[in-house]
Amino acid sequence: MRALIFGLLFVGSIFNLKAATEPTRPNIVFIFADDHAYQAVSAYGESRQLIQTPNIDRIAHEGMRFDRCLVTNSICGPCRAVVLTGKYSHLNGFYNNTNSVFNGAQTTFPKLMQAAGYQTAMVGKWHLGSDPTGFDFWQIILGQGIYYNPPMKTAHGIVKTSGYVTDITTDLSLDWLKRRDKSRPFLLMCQHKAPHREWSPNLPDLDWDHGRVYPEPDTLFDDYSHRDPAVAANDMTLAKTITKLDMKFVHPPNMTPEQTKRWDEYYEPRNAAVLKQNLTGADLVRWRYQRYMHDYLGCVKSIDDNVGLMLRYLEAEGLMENTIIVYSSDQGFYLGEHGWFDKRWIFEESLRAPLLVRWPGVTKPNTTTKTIVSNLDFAETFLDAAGLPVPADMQGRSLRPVLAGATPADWRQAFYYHYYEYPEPHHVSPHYGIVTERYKLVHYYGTGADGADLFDLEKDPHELHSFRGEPGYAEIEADLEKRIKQMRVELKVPEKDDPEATGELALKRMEQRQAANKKANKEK
Ligand code: SGN
Ligand code: CA
Repeated sequence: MRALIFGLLFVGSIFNLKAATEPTRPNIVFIFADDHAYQAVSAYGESRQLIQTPNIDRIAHEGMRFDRCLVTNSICGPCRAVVLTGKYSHLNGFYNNTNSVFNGAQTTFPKLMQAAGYQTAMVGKWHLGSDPTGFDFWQIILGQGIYYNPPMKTAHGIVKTSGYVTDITTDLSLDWLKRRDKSRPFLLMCQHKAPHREWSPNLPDLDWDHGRVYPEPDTLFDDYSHRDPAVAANDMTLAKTITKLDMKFVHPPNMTPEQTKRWDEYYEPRNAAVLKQNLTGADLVRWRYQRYMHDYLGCVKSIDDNVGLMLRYLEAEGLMENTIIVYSSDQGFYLGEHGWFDKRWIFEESLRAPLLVRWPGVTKPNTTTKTIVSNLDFAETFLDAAGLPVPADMQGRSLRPVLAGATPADWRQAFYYHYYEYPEPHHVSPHYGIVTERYKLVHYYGTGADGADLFDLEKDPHELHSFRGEPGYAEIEADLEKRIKQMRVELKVPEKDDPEATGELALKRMEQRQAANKKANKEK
């Protein structure tokens, strides 16, 4: 049915003689996934070759692939706040998912574009606590949202939906595009929930990989030696942290009886077979990795299919020439590297988000760059593309020259990273650090056991060894330390964290609430 609609659309477009009224300011289609690792985008050519993503890759083949798009604070809400504001967490006020609420009164790029005459829409995952501002239309999943039949929120209240969240997000985005005023440019933020935990694929896709056995990452059995103890202290391992829901031994929420039947048909016999084997230790981790990859990559497959639909719509509407198409994810993700899932760390897999940009007339097809860019630069890029001034207090820089293949000589050579959320969930120590092309210096703090690590990506690309204090590294460490201090001043990082920054306050509130609930339940 969806294919038929697109066939008709294409025929319709042949008769659509609107070139004369085409706006000259470019449209922007921003497709943003949740937790989509670059290792699971085939354009990045990772050696495991986990999946083919031909539609997402098309954006890279017709535009630019960024190999070092670094996020400032690798979790969801904070990254989204950075994208909207072009500012670090300590300036936009959104530090963590646990207790931060986005102040929607502050300046964001969608607001500035809306005020300048752009039509603006936000569909899918928002996850910022407050309602979206700066959009003519918005329809968002609730918080993290759910995969099947997700309730959504609009300016007029909660609405029910039926189907798979990735399809729904695309369909709503396309519906809005079809309703748009063709005489004005648009900004569409199409933000998928997938492939976020619990990694539930679209039901017709469950057997999509035909039982493929996935290559394991080199570091699946990392023992966390040769680094500060903070690295081992987290709780996001395939060995210990993974739940029955993650591994599909319990049903995901809100499926219809028919959906449940389909789900059971796939998972039940496979679950029964593995339970019989009584796996333990490394064998169990290996099995979990395979189930994880099946589910996670199944979610990615569906995103790729939906990116294909979006591209075909834009093509059928004759919008490819005057639309900037961006594919990215809120942050990177571990696909078993270091034995982990999740993100948060300054290490490569979570620090780096995939970023592919197609901007005809500016970016040459099939180009790649290793320039250090960031989600901090997105707002500035979009404002620049729209011909709007970039507010002086935004902290990134327009990517236009990089996209044009001419990175300015004074482009950033070092990047400041700062993660706060602690202890829940996953007990990743707060840390900050500096990242250059070759080195990383990281300070862990706030857990009562402060420490630091120095990584040399050239000698140790998997970040398994801290060179701090080792011969030949004293000068490098001193230089990085000096640069961190300078960057903290330039970026206006407060000496002492705002009490709202870690999750500790929220944890206290949660404990108080739980105690009160317990008491109330006993009294009943
Ligand atoms: C949930 C997940 C965590 C994940 C956070 C943040 N647990 O709490 O694993 O780190 O979201 O994700 S779950 O059991 O509820 O899936 S983020 O993408 O919003 O930052
Ligand atoms: Ca995320």
